[in-house]
Amino acid sequence: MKSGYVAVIGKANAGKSTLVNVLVGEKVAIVSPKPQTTRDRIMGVLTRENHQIVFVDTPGIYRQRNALTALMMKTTELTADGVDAILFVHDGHAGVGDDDVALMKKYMALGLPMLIAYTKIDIMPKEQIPADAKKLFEAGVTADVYPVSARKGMRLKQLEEAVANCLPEGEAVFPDDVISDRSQKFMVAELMREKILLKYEKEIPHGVAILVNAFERHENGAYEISLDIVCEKKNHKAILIGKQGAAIKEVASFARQDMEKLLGAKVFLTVFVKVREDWRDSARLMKEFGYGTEE
Ligand SMILES: Nc1nc2c(ncn2[C@@H]2O[C@H](COP(=O)(O)OP(=O)(O)OP(=O)(O)O)[C@@H](O)[C@H]2O)c(=O)[nH]1
Ligand SMILES: [Mg+2]
Repeated sequence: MKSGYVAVIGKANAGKSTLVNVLVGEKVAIVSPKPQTTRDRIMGVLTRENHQIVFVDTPGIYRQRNALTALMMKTTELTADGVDAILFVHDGHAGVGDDDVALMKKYMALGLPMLIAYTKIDIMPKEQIPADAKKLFEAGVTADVYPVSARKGMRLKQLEEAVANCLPEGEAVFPDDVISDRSQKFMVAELMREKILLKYEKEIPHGVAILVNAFERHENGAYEISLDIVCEKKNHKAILIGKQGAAIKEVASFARQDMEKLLGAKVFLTVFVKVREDWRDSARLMKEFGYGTEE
């Protein structure tokens, strides 16, 4: 069979995690309309009779502003270095700029097989697709371009086949019932972060880390989960909690519902909001919160 690792690379907010989820057929990575949603490398495994593709979702490429972002960019660079192929995800709806061309060429220069998933075609005029493909080719981007919509499930089969064809012949890397390399505990923390990204604005969600303090299953099958929502500033804490706790109650309730779906059981969720000043610039605190420990 064809099998191997495919780094999923692209600008922040391009639609990488949405595409990985829909290709794998399960939610392995959280998604939000805000850039820098993905902070860690996350594997999503797609196993068919004739191929196994291990998609490695990465933090989106974004201008660096703090130590956490720098660490995220390093994760992306390291991932691109150790795979069999690259799936470069481009937001077709955002148009093609010189920076997009430069980024694509940078990854082509690694010398690995590379495909471009030109996504979000459900929200753009059809005639822009061939025009952009021509523009890319004329600018020296010779990788094949696959127009898709992850949201509407358009042209995904063609993309999957093309990705599989880039991979070497070999054995499956994972057993066929594995869909992710991440634990349920990790996913529980990520679901909490996703609801925070969806609810709060500006720097607040980007300055949040989630620590799972308790993750226990009772004899009756229910889970008892306790989380710390760590934020960077006292005023962020007040906003996160909201008037009489209304805001935090709402997000915790949304997160709990998704956790119950993930775990297939009742969840009792407790959350605490804590402040750790400017943790995103502290190497020690980032490590404590689980970032960048995979190297
Ligand atoms: N219309 C449309 N929207 C999409 C599509 N794919 C993703 N989106 C939206 O684009 C936004 C970003 O999606 P993500 O999958 O989180 O993007 P990402 O590239 O993983 O972002 P980072 O992790 O921040 O780098 C979300 O609001 C998605 O719903 C698509 O095919 N069509
Ligand atoms: Mg993502």
